[in-house]
Amino acid sequence: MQAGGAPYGLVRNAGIRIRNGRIAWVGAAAGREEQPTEERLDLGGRLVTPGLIDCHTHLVYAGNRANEWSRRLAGATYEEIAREGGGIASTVRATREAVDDDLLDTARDRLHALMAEGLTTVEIKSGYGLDLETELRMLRVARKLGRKENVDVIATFLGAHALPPEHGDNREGYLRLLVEDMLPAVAAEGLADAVDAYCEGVAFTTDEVGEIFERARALGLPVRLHAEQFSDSGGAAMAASLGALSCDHLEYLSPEGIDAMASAGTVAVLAPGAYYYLGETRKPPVEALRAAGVPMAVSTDHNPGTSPMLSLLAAMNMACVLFGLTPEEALRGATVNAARALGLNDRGSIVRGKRADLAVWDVQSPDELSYALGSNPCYRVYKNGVPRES
Ligand code: DI6
Ligand code: FE
Repeated sequence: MQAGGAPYGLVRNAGIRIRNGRIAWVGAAAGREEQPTEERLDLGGRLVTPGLIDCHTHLVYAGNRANEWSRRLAGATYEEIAREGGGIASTVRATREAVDDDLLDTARDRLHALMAEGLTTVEIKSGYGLDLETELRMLRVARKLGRKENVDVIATFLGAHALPPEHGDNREGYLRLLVEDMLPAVAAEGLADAVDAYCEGVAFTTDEVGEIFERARALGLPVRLHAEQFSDSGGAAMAASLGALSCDHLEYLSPEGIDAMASAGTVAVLAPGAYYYLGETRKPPVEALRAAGVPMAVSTDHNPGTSPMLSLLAAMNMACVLFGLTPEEALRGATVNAARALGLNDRGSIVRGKRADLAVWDVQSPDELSYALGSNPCYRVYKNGVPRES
């Protein structure tokens, strides 16, 4: 996927030279002789894309919420369940009780499912601890996964995911804890690459998130936001004004929000899995985002409540079928634009100098990647230029 005239920037009969884990050259292979010191690998005419990047997941947590899934199918709404103490709070209870090894093992299994589809970078959020100790534990588990598995893990602090039950209605008390204790502790231990918040009626207001984000920025951490999923709270424009890397969901994004994101260069991260599982009908304004030049990324938003899916290829399919992305936009959304949503400019495209994170596919055309729901045509993965054991 190089910049160029052909759809996807596709180069036929291409070759890629890898040196020291980076792409040293890419182009038409014809007539290109390898140096005597080089090893040549024939991929049999298969498609090579950048390794996939899931830029929004909540992979670390305990338990599951299948009981709520049944209730929702019987008519209960997500907000109702949350207000009764279910929803995020029920995963928080399970996560606080779990030991680190269990959190690591279950997250690793989920990660392996994503990795089987050519994933080379994944973002993982905290947010099911909501007290200092459990939030730090979640982030340490995410960091440990990154050290143990052959995939890059980007960790995001999501302490502002919900008001924890022990704070009752004391919103101000939890805000103070977040801003004065949790954020500085997370920053001091270097446990997060960014800070996220859930800006929604069931979670935090735009003003509350604004205060958290100001503090995050002062600590040198970039911000991103769950915004405008169930209502237009103006969160996206606020986050964009603080240079947010991304705003995610965006079903209720306003024209002002789109303008603010376009001016700030903020990425729109779509989460079609959550839209699908919740049976939503209001779609994110894809056409307006496209017209404004806002880059769109596609994520699984894997979480136990609203998007328990573990397939980025399926999320790409849903982004096409449900939101109207083209298959090319879906692939860009799971590669180059996902990298941008994470503030990473060293990956996501097959360009000289970028990291040699590559996925090799048994398909004839890149359109097939988001086409056959449930199939996994991934043939091989290269992480930093080295084939990854599957
Ligand atoms: N992402 C989130 O973090 C929330 N919704 C979403 O799409 C809450 C997830 C949950 O219910 O656990
Ligand atoms: Fe999420």
